[in-house]
Amino acid sequence: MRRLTRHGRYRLAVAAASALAVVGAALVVPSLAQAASTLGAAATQSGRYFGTAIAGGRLGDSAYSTIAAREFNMVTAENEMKPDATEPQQNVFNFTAGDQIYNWANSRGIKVRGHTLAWHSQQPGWMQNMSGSTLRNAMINHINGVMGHYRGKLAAWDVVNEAFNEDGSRRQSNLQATGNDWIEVAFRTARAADPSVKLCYNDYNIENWSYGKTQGVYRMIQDFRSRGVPIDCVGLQTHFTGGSSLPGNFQTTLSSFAALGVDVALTEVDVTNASTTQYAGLTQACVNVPRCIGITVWGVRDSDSWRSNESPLLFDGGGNKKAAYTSVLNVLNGAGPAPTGTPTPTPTTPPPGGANRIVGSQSGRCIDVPNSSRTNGTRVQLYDCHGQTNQQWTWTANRQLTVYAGSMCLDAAGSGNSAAVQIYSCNGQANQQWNVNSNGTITGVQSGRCLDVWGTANGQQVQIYDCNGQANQQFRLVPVG
Ligand code: 9MR
Repeated sequence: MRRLTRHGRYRLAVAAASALAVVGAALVVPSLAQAASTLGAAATQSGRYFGTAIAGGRLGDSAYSTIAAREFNMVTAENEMKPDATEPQQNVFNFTAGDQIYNWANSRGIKVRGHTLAWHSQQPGWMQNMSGSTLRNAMINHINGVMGHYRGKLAAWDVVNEAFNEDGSRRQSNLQATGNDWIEVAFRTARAADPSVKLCYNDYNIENWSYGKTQGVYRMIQDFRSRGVPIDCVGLQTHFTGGSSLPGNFQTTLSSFAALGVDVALTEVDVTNASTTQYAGLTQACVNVPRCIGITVWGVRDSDSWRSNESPLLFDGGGNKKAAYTSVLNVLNGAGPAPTGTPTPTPTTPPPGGANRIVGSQSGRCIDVPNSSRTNGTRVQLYDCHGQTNQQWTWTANRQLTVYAGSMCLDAAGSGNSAAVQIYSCNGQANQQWNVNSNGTITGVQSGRCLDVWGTANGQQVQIYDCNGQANQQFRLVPVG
């Protein structure tokens, strides 16, 4: 158990593991809140994030890094976490460039999406000519190596990128040639390598609901969900450029994927000439879908874009905000707070008598974690219902913490359970049980494990859900065994 002495109290914290759980969180957003003046702050009002791709080589450009740090609260490494960057020689991993971006972001309280682990493109030379079980094993080893390095640190990983053809069939590649199950093997490997991170499938041209590729990816996600293949999210790259534009059915696409029990995110947005109507429309579609957890644009200034000749981003080459910036900001500011969780159900059985409810050391306080980061893996401070941090909690020795009603548990990460949070130990261990000690602290059943505060974003608040996605639960102490 880690003791935090700053206030002479023990700190109790949880880690949120489901973006949906937090989408549905009870955000503290006063209805009279003033409009936010940055993209990240504006998105946060509805429990979302706003991100950008970051090129590590540009971080020394102060105009670039100033805008990036000011405006965004999520970043994706544009190239630095791809296979050719992270495993340049077989089984020789190099995280220098990826860590540069991770550390830049983490030190500023900005979260990071990992991009990408298994892709037909940007493979290191040694991998490109591999085939069969040799390649399959190399893919698995790569996922384990990279995810092991970033274990517990990232918000999400694009586990597999761009694996479909435009007609909805699988893209032919050396990875596909190892067997049609290569994608689910990648996801299963990823889940085991880092149970704390959201696992995403990421692709372009899957924004139009009636398009063949969209339908092909949808069927795969549907199949994975039905068979319990671990997958948490779908990234729609949203490159409205090079001839494609915002389809009228974009929101239908987002809500249809979400209905499969996954989060959706817009992961690489850019729009030819930064059309204000398209930028506003894609943003509105996201905020209209509760499980659309955030938007990432693919670069900071037009001059940073992979398609700079199309001026597709929100800042011009001089770092000035473009009209599209304002259109996005206005939509984000117009979004209401994230929906609150489902009402607390009436327990079917009364709680055991006595002090079985976990309450704060001050009378009447219950465990609550309002406000939120919506990002899996975010480590947060546990608050009481009055917004007090660093509370101690009433105890009963040799008891365990569990949910009040029925057989619900205080756990929920993993596939198939879309609306709950995982409590982690300080070592990043999921699925722990917890003892409440005689001094009011909570420790893991396994010796020495404590609840922890993940990341630097202490003060963010999240809702605790049960395994059935019920919010606003009360928790009680039950005897061990
Ligand atoms: O923006 C990236 C560019 O710097 C690289 O040269 C290119 C190489 O494939 O990848 C770009 O990012 C791509 C992303 O990783 C996946 N979706 C399409 C993006 C734009 O090509």
